[in-house]
Amino acid sequence: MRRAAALWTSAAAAGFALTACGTGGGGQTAPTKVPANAVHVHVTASNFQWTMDRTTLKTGVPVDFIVQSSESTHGFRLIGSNISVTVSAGQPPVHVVWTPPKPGQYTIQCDVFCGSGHANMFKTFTVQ
Ligand SMILES: [Cu+2]
Repeated sequence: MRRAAALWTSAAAAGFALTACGTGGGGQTAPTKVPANAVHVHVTASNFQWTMDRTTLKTGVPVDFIVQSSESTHGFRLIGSNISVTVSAGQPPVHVVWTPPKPGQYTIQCDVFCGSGHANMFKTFTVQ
């Protein structure tokens, strides 16, 4: 939560939005700036892989990545963007809103060293 908030300023300046999940309890509700037409994609980090419930996205259609970790701490980095968010097991999911700028193959890579499988911890998805 603290890290997501710290990233907010640079994230907003870069044209994408990070919001903390408002349903995690604790009495704090962050504003959710997820566009109404966003496609929701659940992303889960574990040792040592990414799981996405959708791997084909559309150019120009906002994506709400709902990122969480089921095991230890990992970094959700979307190569080619400024997105880099750390997620830890036991913490609420973090929403990362991103609009695919053009068709192609995109890669999510872990940017927090997490152990022996860290170097291979990436996931590719397609934007049509
Ligand atoms: Cu890692």
